[in-house]
Amino acid sequence: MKGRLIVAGAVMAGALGVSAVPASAHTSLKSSDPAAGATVASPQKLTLTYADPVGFPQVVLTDASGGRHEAGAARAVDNVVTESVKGPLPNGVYTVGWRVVASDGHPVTGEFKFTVAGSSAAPGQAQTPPPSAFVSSAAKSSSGGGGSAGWLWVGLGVVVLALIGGGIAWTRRKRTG
Ligand SMILES: [Cu+2]
Repeated sequence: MKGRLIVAGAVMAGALGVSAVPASAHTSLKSSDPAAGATVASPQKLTLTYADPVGFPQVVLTDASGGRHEAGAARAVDNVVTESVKGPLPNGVYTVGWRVVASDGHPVTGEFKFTVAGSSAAPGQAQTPPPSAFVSSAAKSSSGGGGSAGWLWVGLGVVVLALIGGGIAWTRRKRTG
């Protein structure tokens, strides 16, 4: 009886145009381990926690050069999806792509990135050929995974620009004066 009322309410809401809400409203990723944007040691598995129970999960773990690192099929228990990792993962930036089906039958997709640091795994251990692995490590160092070094260079750039600007102003003043 209560279930019927809920269904009736949902049908009415749909008729009233509430169906215009974005697809992400059907459920959403609440948290993950590793967390989005986190820098971690090579994880043994990925855990994705959703706002609502989900089914038919698919999880893909990709390195910066497109190499795949998930192991086996993803499992969904209630609102938690887990996927094993084919590790250990070499250092680098990884993208987790996921797709689940919400309890209302609508598919929801998303992705997030995390960084592996301090790993002793050689890039060659990945399924990707060596040239791609090289690109992977180059992309990692250029994307400034360790923030502070990147900001140091930005700071130096600002100082250099200020010196150049000051020099030009000084030269102009000297010429006109
Ligand atoms: Cu839906």
